[in-house]
Amino acid sequence: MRPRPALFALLSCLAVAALAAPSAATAVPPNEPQAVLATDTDGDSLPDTWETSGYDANGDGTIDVNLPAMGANPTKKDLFVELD
Ligand SMILES: [Ca+2]
Ligand SMILES: [Ca+2]
Ligand SMILES: [Ca+2]
Repeated sequence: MRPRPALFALLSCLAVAALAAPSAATAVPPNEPQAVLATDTDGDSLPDTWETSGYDANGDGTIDVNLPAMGANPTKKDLFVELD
């Protein structure tokens, strides 16, 4: 039976492609958003952009929480507490 080795080789290629595709697809996307948000020089979990420009909670372009006005410093650990 001559066709069998060729068929087996084709199936092997498909199996390798199927194994390689998911790992490549899952490895890249989770890292990209975190890399953008992870710029936190002092490690206080407040991104540098929040500490220098304020935090726009609803994304309308207007700052809702003015962290720099409250004394936030991107090079010094800050802790803000909200009491309702
Ligand atoms: Ca920070
Ligand atoms: Ca806003
Ligand atoms: Ca800080």
